Amino acid sequence: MVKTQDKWWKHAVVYQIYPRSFQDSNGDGIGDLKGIMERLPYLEKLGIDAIWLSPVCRSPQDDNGYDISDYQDIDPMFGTLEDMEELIRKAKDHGIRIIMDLVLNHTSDEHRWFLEAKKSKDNPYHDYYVWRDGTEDTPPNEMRASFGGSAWEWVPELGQYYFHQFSVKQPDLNWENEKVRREIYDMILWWMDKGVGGFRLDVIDQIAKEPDLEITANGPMLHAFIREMSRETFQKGELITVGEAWGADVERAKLYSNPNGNEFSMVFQFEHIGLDQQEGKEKWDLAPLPFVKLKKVLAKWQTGLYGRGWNSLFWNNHDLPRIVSRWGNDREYRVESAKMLAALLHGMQGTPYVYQGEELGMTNVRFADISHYKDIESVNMYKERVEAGYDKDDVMESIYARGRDNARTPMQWDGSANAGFTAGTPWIEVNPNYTTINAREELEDQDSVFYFYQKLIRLRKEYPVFVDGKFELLMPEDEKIFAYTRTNGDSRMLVCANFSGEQAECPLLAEWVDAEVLIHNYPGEWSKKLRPYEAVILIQS
Ligand code: TEU
Ligand code: CA
Repeated sequence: MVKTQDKWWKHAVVYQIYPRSFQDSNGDGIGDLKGIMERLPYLEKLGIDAIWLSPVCRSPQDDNGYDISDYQDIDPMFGTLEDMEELIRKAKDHGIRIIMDLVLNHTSDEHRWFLEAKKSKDNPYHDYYVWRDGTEDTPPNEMRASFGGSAWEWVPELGQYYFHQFSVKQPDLNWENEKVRREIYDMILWWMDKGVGGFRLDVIDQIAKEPDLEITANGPMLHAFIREMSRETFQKGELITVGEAWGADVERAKLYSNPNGNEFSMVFQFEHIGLDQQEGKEKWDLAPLPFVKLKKVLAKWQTGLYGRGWNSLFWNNHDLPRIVSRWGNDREYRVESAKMLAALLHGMQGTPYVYQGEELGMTNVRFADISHYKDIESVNMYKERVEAGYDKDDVMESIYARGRDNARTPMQWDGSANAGFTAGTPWIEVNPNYTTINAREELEDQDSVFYFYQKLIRLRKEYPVFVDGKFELLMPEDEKIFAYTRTNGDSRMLVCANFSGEQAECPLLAEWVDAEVLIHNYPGEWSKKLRPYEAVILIQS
């Protein structure tokens, strides 16, 4: 029997907050640190152990804070450094740690390093960024930036291009420069000193880019850089560290999350997220979601990292559409399917992440037209596609299905104006369904999605099999049922879910008639013919 006594984060559940959309405290329409402090009792009630805070550092907000101009200060829009210190302290009083978001692949073009760097080629900060000579009309190569356009931006005064994998206002840092690395480590140590509980590392697999070879993710120096950073910083504390790695496969994840702790605690991998991504196309080109493949991919990660690494478990974040709208049914079975998806994820081995509003079953949004959208990615894509002759309605359908603003509409606290998010005008409109989907209603209803998440989080703390049990996928080819067991010594748990909107037979439930029900998403007893989106977790010991 395996027993994970060591790391606190193996028992933890993390809650992600997108600060600008969580709770506004001063009526300017933007969520802030004081707003988060007000909601700590709510988060304690949910039972989470840590908050991953999307970036709150000083930033011109070209990409909502993922363009940092000062790593050691808080953006006035969110509060002050004192507020941040207070948040860390107060959260601790509620048993909650704060995980900062480190954006280390790039800075803002308004960071003082970049302002210096572009002054002249012999400025001491010039080599903090990635420059190539060229002429005005011929960039070094054809590489494209994530948010549209060339990855190279011409600076006429220098006769050089700088490299940016994201927006023009997000110049890439040059990790080959030892001074850059040292500055970063000192900054991390400074935050550790302030008592943060860990870090989420933005697009960390892209730091070791080799633009001349057109390499972005998984550059040759990647793991050497990460090991150095880990040794110089994280390993000096008891931190949770999670790297964002779109380019990770199971083998790489074993390096990243090696139990010897020389890199990170874990990574976010995206294989289960990108199943409908078509070869050579963009995320906006929609395709059907393959259910059987979803099971196999998740099973592969569960088995592949067992004893040799550690999984993060997530359906959602601030870049992704809402899970109940994507894999569930956000209309007649919204509550049932939101709970089913939660049970499946929280039954697996790894550290679960809950994205704000997921615990309420919040859904995607469909604003009338592009003028309501704020995200640089959607707005730029809309322009590019419409100019290229795409039908406007089709482009809107892509945004409805995949746009990042789906996750960024304000948190739905109650049925009052603007969902109780702000007394002013919210920076992005509230999803009109807030009158029925909101925290106040759910807190008054014992059968709500909220209490289902609360119970799942509690079960993980009570039953070691959630943390340690070995995963086995059952009925892998079944088109409706998602079922697996977790086994830890004599303790055996079955997670069985109907992933469809129709009734489904689950023959293996016959063996489990005498088992104890840990959680179930319909009132009354579970049925052998599972009803639409019915899910149950059973245990034998
Ligand atoms: O996201 C990484 C990233 O590659 C995203 O652009 C992602 O591919 C996209 O959202 C899906 O279409 C991280 C952050 O999570 C994101 O919010 C930032 O915009 C990005 O890095 C740049 O810092
Ligand atoms: Ca505010």
